[in-house]
Amino acid sequence: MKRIIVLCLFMANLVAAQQPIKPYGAIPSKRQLAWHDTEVYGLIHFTPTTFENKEWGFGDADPQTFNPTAFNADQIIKAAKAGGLKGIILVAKHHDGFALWPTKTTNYNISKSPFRNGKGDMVREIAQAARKNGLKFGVYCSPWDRNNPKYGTAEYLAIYQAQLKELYSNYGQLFMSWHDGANGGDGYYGGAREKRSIDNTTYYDWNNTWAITRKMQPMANIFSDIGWDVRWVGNENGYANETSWATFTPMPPKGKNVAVPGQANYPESPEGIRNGKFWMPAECDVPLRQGWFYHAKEQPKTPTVLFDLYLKSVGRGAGLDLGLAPDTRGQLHEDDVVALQSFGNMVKHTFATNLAKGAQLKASNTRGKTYTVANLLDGNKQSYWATTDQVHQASIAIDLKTPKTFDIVSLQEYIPLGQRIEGYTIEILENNIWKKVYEGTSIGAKRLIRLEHAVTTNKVRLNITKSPVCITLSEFGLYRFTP
Ligand code: FUL
Repeated sequence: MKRIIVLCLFMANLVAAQQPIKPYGAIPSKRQLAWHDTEVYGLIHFTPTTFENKEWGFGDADPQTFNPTAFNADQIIKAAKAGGLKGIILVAKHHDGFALWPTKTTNYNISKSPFRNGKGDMVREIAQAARKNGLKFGVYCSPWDRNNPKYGTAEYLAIYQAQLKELYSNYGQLFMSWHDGANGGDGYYGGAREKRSIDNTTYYDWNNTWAITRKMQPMANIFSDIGWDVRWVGNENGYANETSWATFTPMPPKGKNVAVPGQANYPESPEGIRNGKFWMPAECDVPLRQGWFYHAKEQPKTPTVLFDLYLKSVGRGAGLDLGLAPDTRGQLHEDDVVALQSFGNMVKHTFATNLAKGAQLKASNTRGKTYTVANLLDGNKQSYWATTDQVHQASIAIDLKTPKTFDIVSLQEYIPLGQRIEGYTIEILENNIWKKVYEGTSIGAKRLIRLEHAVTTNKVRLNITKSPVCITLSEFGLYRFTP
């Protein structure tokens, strides 16, 4: 009888262990999962504004000024690739309204410039160079248009939507459609040179405008300051909060009843909202130099600064969108090329060897064979370790066998099932005493923890201290910063 009871309990446990794990809260779409894989990408600003040495073109620059002496899409893309960037977004039209492709929607476009004798299409050249070098491609088409005479009238929306349709039809699959909400009011507007205010809650009709994006480019992640697929992190400094949730709920500003782009600056943007309604991870956008456009007086950020931003963006479950500014030749300055290359090497060398590889792992709880701790070291984020449904706290003892020196710990949650973990600590064994080296909250798609200084030990413990549901973790790594 006793045996039968034991057997029944064992069977019940087995069934429980094998039951599929229920997702927690908002979960990412297929499109967003592909975006998470991109991690670091670039945003190219290059229009007549470059030749005016400005940040916001007024919309009155003569198209003849757009005359790069040695434009080279391959040079730009290869430098980006050396920096480890996996995608490129081209600002196909900035606030000045100048279109970098021969659009039918406005005369203010590249065909009126000396570039390739008026036969050029820079969107095509960048898109082709990106794809040739294995980078994804996306576009930014500014809704604010300081050149267009129709801007501010009801007729402009159709023009803007037609521009998006051209960009969505002619340049292959896009990984992002980037929309910003800036609107400074004044502009050239076909010679009127006046201030035109719009009601950003209605003017761009975002619900219907983005329905076009969904229909024509279903894999394009829509970025805006208030989110949609990807939200703005709330600063242009390149980092997310230490506690960083991929979930968010855009809220209408006081006195309005809709949340639309152009209203951001939520205090919650850098951190996200725990248990927010939607999966809307943050993008940390930051220019490689000081401005988004090229200015000879500025310098690119150093590789060390870029590496730190990488840890504080990608390493906090967000994306890093690095602004690239070609000079008036139409190439990235040599200093930018060197900075990108050194940054790329730093990331590559630092994360080349997982020092936990070959370690012996023991978990205080495991859901069953499919979810074993061995999954944490297989370099495959599709497989993961999980606990049984009732277990929301667990520890993993990591025996490195021989002492290893490291200063970065890497953790990855299995995000297709949502962001679950809310608290954890990392301990190392030092002189036979367990010492806490880090205490954290969120993990998400990727968590890169830089310890205060390098530590040497042969035993590490990861304690998941808080989770509302059973735990799922896909990767664990220990690394040594290698400049
Ligand atoms: C902002 C724009 O106003 C800047 O000029 C730049 O394009 C940046 C990426 O987005 O909102």
